Amino acid sequence: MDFRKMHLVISAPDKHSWPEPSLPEIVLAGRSNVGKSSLINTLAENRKMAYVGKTPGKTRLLNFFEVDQTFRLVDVPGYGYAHASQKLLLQFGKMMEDYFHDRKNIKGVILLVDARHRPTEDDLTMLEFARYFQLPVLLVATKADKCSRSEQQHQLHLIAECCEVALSEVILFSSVDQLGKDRLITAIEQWIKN
Ligand SMILES: Nc1nc2c(ncn2[C@@H]2O[C@H](COP(=O)(O)OP(=O)(O)OP(=O)(O)O)[C@@H](O)[C@H]2O)c(=O)[nH]1
Ligand SMILES: [Mg+2]
Repeated sequence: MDFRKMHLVISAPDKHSWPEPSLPEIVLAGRSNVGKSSLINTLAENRKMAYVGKTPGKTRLLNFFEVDQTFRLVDVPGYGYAHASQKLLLQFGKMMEDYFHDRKNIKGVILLVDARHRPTEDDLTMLEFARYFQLPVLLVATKADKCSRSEQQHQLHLIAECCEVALSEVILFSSVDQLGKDRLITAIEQWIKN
């Protein structure tokens, strides 16, 4: 699979504009600003594929990216955005619930957490959410370039423990130095095959 053969199908404001569920989909979830859009750009080798913002809360819609005519990566708005209004939070919850509930073509959830920190309550809620829908989850610890080698190892164990997953289910990742990119691609390909 060639991840560089990626294009944005649609930024969908509501369920009526979701593409046909004709291809498997993999969801990228995680706190606002954790690096979801950057991860897409890293995989696509194109810094302009997904919009990366300096301020959190940039991605507002469900963005469907088709990869090599084989599957879609779905970039969703980040949660835990401190300045989001109550109304926005409710809209977000509803949109995500609709999406997870209705889409039978979801193959898995890539949950991004910040490599520097212990997973937040919001992260654990998102994890519960994915498990409730019986979806496989892969944890990706982003911004690992901001940690030393020993901190990376420490955080890897902490994240696996907090999320109650095997060490092999956590990938240290960096959009800056491409750490974890190959492992992530292999994991995605495995999901798509099964
Ligand atoms: N050092 C470092 N910075 C990163 C990394 N990934 C993302 N960033 C930075 O973190 C900020 C947020 O990145 P985004 O990719 O926009 O995050 P997002 O999760 O899509 O955010 P929302 O769309 O708001 O939910 C940007 O300033 C990125 O440059 C990484 O691996 N390392
Ligand atoms: Mg984004």
